[in-house]
Amino acid sequence: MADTAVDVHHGEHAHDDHHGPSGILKYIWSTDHKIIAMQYMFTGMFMAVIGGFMAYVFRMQLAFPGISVPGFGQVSPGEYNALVTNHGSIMIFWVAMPVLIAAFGNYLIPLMIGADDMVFPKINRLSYQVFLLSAIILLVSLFVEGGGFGGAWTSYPPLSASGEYNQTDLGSSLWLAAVAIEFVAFLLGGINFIVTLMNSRAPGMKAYDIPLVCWMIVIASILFMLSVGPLVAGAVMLFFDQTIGTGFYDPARGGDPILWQHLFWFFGHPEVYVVLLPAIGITVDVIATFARKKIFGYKMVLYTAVATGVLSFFVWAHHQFIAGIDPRMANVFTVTTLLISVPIAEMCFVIIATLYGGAIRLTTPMLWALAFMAEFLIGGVTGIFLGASGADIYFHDTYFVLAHFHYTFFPIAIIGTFCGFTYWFPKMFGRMMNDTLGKIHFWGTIIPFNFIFIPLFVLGMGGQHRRIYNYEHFPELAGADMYQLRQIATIALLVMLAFQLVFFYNWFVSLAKGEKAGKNPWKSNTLEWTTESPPPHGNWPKDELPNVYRGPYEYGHPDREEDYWPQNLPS
Ligand SMILES: [Cu+2]
Repeated sequence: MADTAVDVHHGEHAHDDHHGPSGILKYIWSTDHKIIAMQYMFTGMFMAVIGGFMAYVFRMQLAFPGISVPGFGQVSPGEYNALVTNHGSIMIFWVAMPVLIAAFGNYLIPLMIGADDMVFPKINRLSYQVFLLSAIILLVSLFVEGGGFGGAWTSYPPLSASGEYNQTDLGSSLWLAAVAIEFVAFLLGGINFIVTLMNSRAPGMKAYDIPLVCWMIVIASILFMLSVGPLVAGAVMLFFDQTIGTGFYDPARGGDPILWQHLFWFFGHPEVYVVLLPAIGITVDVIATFARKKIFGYKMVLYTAVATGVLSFFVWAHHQFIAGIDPRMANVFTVTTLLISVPIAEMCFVIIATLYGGAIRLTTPMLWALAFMAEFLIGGVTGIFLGASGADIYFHDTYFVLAHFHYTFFPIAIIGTFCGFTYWFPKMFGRMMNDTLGKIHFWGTIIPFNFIFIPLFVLGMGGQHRRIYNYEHFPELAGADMYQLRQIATIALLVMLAFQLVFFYNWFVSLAKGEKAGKNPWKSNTLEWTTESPPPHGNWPKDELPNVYRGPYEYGHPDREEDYWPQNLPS
């Protein structure tokens, strides 16, 4: 953690907490970007534990219907719906977003561009506080009368809109309010990231010298800003439908439930790239460090990220192929959806080309980076089946979709996060994580992950519909072979969750007893590795603020020649 004892005042703008909070308060009321990053990180991890627990409960119910789940008890149909809904909501909005964008964005952007803090430190602090409020409202919504919201994370009306269909009115309104408030937090954070990247870079750092992960987080913030407006408008209308009896989504009163689907997915698909791009940025930077090579095609990654972002606004209706949209529209959206795999495939080739001929070191973060590629590829390829409107008629709302989705989102939210966390841990806390424990945790996560979701692909192709509580009314899903597949998935989940204890153990033991990291343990060549680990308040002493004079990823003070990688120097 940053230590205000070594607090040296410098930089253009004042840190208002310079003489401010001390002791425990400095971790709650700080405007230091590193502390705010930790707040987002820890809140996100806490929410991940809750989201993971929910997955455990409903996967137990799916594999062994009617069982009394240890730690929870019997699952009622309403509870099942609430668990599934909130698992999805939490993992996307309260884990992937805060950790990948807010935590890594806050921690990395100032350090990697050589700035002493964000441009708007107080807005930054407000952003986290608004986010925390949204998380509290969400958690409260699980315990109000009628239980948590159970209308799925997509919250389609009429299920979500009308008291007649929906028995959990207060829970659903609180859920909706929590999501909307959370968006405010990320708008505040995103503004800060963009302005900071544009204005606070170290002398000499030109646009193409900015590390890719910073670019990716900023591009993601822009995507989020451009896509979230229609959804917030839609959410306000849905909130009115729920609370004051308007009929925006009620056909009987001239409304249209499909309108929500358009507004939701106009946000929902770019949202995938909002969290994917930071994860790719982390992966690419980690791979460059551990392949000891410059990123092959830096500009190509940047341009393909922008292309992906632009295209992502023209694919949303692929979620609605069976919602009754015009079949000619379905053709158009099939084409745009398949097109978007081109820039993503290009990024994969960039990663392969960066690895090619590199002096690869298989450290824990590098393993996570390579696993990200491999697993995300499965998610991407299965997406092509779903993006083709003809095939989607069969696959829609089956476990195939669910498995596809988790093969994209698990690599993003979990693998990408572990990759970044294990890589920057020495910078964040000044000590190394245990590499052996890190690798045990890696394999204990990756192998079970595949055993959870490959059976679900098979189940989906066998016709298992998602969002089913038990198989009482579906004798075709109650065969022994289908149960076997579900049980494999559930047992694999239990194994994977158990291995997360290794991670927490490693984290806390390394925090106390890990080997001292020094400034640049990985021999990386981005700016954050030129300062102390952990960096002091203000990041660098005033007279040592970094500058960049050699081009992308070649930072430096003239007296740090030993840090350069000779094979990377421009010839
Ligand atoms: Cu989509």
